Amino acid sequence: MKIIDLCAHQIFDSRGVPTLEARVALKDGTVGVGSAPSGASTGSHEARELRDGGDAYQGKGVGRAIENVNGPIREALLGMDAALQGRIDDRLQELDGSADKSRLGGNALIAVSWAVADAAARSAGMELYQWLGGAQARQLPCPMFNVVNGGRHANNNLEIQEFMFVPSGADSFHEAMRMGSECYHALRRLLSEAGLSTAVGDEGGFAPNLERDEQALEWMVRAIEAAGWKPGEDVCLALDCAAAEWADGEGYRQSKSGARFQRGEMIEFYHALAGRYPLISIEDPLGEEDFEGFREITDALGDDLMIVGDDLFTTNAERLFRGLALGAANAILIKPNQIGTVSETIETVQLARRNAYAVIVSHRSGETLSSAIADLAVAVNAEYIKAGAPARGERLAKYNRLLEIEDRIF
Ligand code: 2PG
Ligand code: MG
Repeated sequence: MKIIDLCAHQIFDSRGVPTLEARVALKDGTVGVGSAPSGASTGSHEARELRDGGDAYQGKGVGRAIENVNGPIREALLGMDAALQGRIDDRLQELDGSADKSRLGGNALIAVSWAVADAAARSAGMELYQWLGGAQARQLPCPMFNVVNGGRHANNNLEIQEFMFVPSGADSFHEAMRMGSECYHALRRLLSEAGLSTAVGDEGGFAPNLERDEQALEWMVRAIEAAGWKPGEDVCLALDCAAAEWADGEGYRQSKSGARFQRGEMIEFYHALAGRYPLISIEDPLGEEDFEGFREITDALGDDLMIVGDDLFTTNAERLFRGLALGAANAILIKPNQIGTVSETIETVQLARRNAYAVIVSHRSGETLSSAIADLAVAVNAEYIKAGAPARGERLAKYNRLLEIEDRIF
């Protein structure tokens, strides 16, 4: 079905920062929309967001990205068949011509790429996950709920960015949501009774000041029990250390306390944590260039834990390829805006799958109300989806969509 119009306009993300939404109109009258989320702890190898600079919006305006959609991108895609997502995404890459999508903007490209997928699915009368995954889509992901926020997602004193509940013992997505929600509310009550802050960070998790990062895990174990579930059986724990933020020359320096560590000490620290708490996954335990360190930690802990590459791989097949050759990590975080188009995202997932890496589809800390990543997770049979706490509209948009898919369709 032919594209007859394409435009973009400014919206605001969940942090109140400008972003863009693209709209694609097809000849049969179908309209599809797509938007660009935005990270805070972004990997250096991510597709570049195009921001205006200058005084307005602290330099974060997206006027130029919008002009690129309304000008050259519109021109290039008019008349193309929206059903041919691969061709459209190739065209977008060709038109941009840069290695990091900096010319037209990764934010412009991903919004358009999603809008085209949405329009094509609607025009075919299909659900987005069906359109993207075809007959292969058959599994709902297990949610990873980020319930304590630190690092760059909160101005508390926690160094680790994300502490997550993972209801891996749930029999259905509905049950997983119930577990996550009950544990989240139990955690709020416990923190509040202890006089700790229950104000939330960027992804809807609590952001208390604690003496040590491990205490977050202790509170979480208590919350699981208080909610009547079994830690390590019904509900496990996961971390996103976002340790690229701590990389400092050969070693690491944590951003808030200034504490310094060598790679080996970091790995020992994680080893000890995994012995003490029911952890099933550690994302970005080391820096984004530390492939060798990822290989070491995967050798040491990879039989029992998911070692997840986020900033390490940036959803980029070439970087994943490098990791595969070394045995660095055993799971990959998938964020479509890190690479810039839907097709490239799916290609990276396929490469991960062929090599038995687990797949976690993920939101960004600055989100929109789009639920497209929920459909993507189902389309590629992702084992997990990470979309923040079971609270806040932009986070629930993804989880609620999965509830809907389970109710109506599975
Ligand atoms: C991450 C993400 C999402 P950001 O590091 O995994 O939780 O954070 O979007 O800030 O990169
Ligand atoms: Mg991460």
